[in-house]
Amino acid sequence: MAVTRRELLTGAAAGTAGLVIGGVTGKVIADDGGDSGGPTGAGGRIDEIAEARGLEPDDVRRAVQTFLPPGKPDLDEFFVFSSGGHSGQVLVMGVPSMRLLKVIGVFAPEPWQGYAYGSDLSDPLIAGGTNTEGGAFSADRGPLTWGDTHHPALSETNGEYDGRWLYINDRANGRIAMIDLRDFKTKQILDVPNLETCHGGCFVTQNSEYVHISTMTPTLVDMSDIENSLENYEKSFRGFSTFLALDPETGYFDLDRSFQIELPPYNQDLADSGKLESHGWVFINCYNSEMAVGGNMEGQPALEVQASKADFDYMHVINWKKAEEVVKTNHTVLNGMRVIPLEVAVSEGILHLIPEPRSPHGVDVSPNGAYLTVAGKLDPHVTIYSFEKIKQAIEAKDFEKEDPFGVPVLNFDSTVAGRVEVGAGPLHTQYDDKGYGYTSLFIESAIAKFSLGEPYHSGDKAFQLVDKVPIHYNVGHLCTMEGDSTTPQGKYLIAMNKWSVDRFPGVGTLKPQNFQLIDLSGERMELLSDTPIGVGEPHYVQAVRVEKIKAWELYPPGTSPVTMEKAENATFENEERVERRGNVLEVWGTLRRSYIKPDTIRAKEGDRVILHLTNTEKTPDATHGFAIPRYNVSLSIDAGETITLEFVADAKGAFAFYCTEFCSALHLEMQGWLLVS
Ligand code: RUQ
Ligand code: CUA
Repeated sequence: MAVTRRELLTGAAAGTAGLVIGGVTGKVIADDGGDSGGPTGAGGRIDEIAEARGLEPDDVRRAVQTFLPPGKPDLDEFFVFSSGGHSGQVLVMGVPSMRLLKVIGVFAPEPWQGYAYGSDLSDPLIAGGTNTEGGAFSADRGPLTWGDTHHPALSETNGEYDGRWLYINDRANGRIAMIDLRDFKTKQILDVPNLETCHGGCFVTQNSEYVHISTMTPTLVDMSDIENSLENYEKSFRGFSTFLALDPETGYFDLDRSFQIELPPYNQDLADSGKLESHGWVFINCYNSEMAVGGNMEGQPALEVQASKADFDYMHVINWKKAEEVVKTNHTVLNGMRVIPLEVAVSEGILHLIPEPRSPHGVDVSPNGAYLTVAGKLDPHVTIYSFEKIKQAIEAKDFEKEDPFGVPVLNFDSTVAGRVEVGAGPLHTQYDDKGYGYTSLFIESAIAKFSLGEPYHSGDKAFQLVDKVPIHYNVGHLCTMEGDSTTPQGKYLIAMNKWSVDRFPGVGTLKPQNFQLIDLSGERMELLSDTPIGVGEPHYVQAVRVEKIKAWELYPPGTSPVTMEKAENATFENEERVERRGNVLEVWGTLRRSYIKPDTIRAKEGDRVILHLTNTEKTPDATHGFAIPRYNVSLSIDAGETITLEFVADAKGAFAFYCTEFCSALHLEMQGWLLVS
């Protein structure tokens, strides 16, 4: 007999449990039917509302699992830091609500945060993040104002996220940025020497010694005959694995202690840092070990055909602990970076290769550091390597051959712990706390769950496919909670889907991408929610327990976001002043509800104007904006913050500057004049 939706929700149907909340079979309907509103509004009964909205009992349960009532933010257990793809930014969301909390300006200007519209924190980053000397960049093309953010990486202590800094790479332009999680602002952008592009980044080593970042398409290193460089590809191009040293106090990149390892010109793809037993090692996948260069209008087969000919590509196994020693005495310097030449990397045993099935994409180290799961886009299996076996094969010189550059290739069979047939188009793997791996299947549009071996599972329980859930559609990366650290939390998985097709109302031809939240707590994986992502294309995300992030509520009075210390030019009430030295007009000003002081700035055409502006508020969230029309100035000055702005007054007129945040009843009056005469 058919059970009605109402019976299911109330448990009125014989033998049905009704709606279960928090493990208790609950009576969830209101006692009275409610006469104050219709069935779908306030006062309606849950079952009637569900029925009127066409919701099934499971939908109601999923809503209860993910809903955050107004004013109860603590029900979000995790922060998600997501790449914003070629928007160039980083997105911050909450889990399980999947609500967007913030967009952090990184490689592209972001006016709300006053990012790259005049601030002394961000403008030099955007301007200086570009290599304007030589290379492929032209000084007159101006600074790069976008990036293709791919892989966020939180800083780690003992392989656990420590909530201090976040790194993210610009896949397009071979750059990397550092965000300080005290104020969630970008503090450094580094144009990494010798990387035209990058993909094998960012991967932080276990104690934040280094951030790893490597080339994607190899870099042209021999500029002597650019016209024929593709014909001489093996000689003209090289890959680079980069270890950017981190300042342990500030999280900034320290180029002097950083180094690179020269690699063959394969397309090095994703990487991962070893942890626990594999600490001290980094692993990088590659595709196009065929070294195809294309030429589909020059009588050559298409690049994608040439580049997927071989049955195997190579995992690069790098012993960075050893490299760190070798580089002290044996390196060359290329564009300011210490580089271990390929021959040295081979002779010192720093670099080995291992065959991996066709066109691999992700290589992901398990929480205990013992396994490396590689997914080959053109192979329906994941291949799970054992780090122990890799080490033994290196020690025993168990090589099957050398690659064309003399790099030893370990015997495939000696290094593999298991293979699991997971489905079509496997890409990336994440882990939980119970010895399971989760792999995204791009072609099949699904997530597969499989078991690892010892010490998690043994005998015929090891290396088995145990579950699969369909997603919508074309999943790229996936993320389990803290799932690439030594302390995975299980609970949830986010599938980052490239296509949403029909999942959202039509918003034109460019559709939002879709983050799907999946519950991992039950026997089977279960889809909980769809979240449209309005900027993209997001790649990887990391999820971290909310408590691990110790963000500041408020800047101490007069703090510079550049140094996170008291600004030299911090100005407090009654210290405001204007000084003129020749054609330099320098202003020390303050902002508070509801004035900007001084509210009149008198400049002469051609003056160099320097404004030091301090928000003297002591109330969290009492941010003031500062915008000068026509001068392309938009600052966000948070409570306690001091920002310095410099410009040349090159246009005459009267410009009404104002606060852009509706901060008080007299917000509209929070305005003033810049006169340029
Ligand atoms: S990825 S294409 Cu991380 Cu799969 Cu960049
Ligand atoms: Cu300050 Cu509006």
